[in-house]
Amino acid sequence: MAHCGGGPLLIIEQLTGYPGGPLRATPFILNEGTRDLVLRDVLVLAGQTYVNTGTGRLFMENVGGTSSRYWSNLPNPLPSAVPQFDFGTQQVWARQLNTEQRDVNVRNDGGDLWILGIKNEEDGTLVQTRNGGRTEILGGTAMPLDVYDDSANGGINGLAQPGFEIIGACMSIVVAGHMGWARDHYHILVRETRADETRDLLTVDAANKRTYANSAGVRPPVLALYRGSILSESEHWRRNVFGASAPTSDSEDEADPDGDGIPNLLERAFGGDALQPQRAVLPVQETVVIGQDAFAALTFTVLAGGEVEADLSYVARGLRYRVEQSTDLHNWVSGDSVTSVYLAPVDQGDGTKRMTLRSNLPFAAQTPVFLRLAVENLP
Ligand SMILES: [Ca+2]
Ligand SMILES: [Ca+2]
Repeated sequence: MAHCGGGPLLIIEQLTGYPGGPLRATPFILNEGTRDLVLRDVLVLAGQTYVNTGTGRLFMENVGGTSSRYWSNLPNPLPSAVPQFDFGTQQVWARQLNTEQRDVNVRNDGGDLWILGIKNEEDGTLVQTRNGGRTEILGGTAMPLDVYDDSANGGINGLAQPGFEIIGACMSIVVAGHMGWARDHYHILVRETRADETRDLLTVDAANKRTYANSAGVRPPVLALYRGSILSESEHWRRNVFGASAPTSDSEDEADPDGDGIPNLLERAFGGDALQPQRAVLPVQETVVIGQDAFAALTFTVLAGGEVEADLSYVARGLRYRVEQSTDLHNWVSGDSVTSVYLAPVDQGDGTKRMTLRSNLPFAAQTPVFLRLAVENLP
């Protein structure tokens, strides 16, 4: 345990541990300190190797760890999955990192992780980066030995685990598939989740494959370079529609490349197609009748994933939708003093919802009422 305040560099080297038994549920190295830490020539067998909750930097060279999950013949299995190396938010530089287990091997949870050379065994995800973390992997060999599904026995389904996982984070990966003795490989090579959308790069779809087969007759994949980086909602949409996240004259928010009068920002907001002219996605003016009174109303499409806020605006996927009312086309007001939710958002099953807001002013008041929908791109 490295539990220290500030101070000089702490170096731990030529250390081997075999926690085994109940101690497997306890991190072999728990770093809660603020000092920089060096681990050199360290090997941990059958236990969780490293957990960080501190703020110091970590330098690792020639470090290996194997977990207990696949030592199924040992007593006291871990109560739940824990990463073999759990770096938290710290900065980590690692050279020659070896990790072997059936759950996540290395987790970067909001930190900066740089790896020169990594190798694994078993079928756990090799590196998972999440919560805005940044990981760069320069070279390595992925050897998911013995990929199998033992979920029926209360274990994990190795076939469902991605080799690398990016969850709202950045990761750059250069690795090769296994070479010789492993019998199978990750079916999902990279899984990337942005907002609520998850995409998989399947091993069979990986562009680069070794030209020779391993002992199982499989040509394992090579990730020449995979780069997953955080995109804003608008960048994400722009990339999906126009192929690049950076705005061009056709893809900027105000542009209207299909000439249907609906700028790209509103195409995105209403679930429209920015490349196909189609005006049916626009809000619809309606009259709703409640008892003896009739009111002006707007029915419109919003992206799913949000709810109506206290100010009656609707926020989802980096957008705010707000119905505004005016009686003179000069002053515009929103909120529950002037409007009401008439139909709460109803899921359309296509990634959008449809909702209706009405004016609070009945036609009987004989005051002109104008409604408009403002759509704002949130930072
Ligand atoms: Ca358009
Ligand atoms: Ca269109």
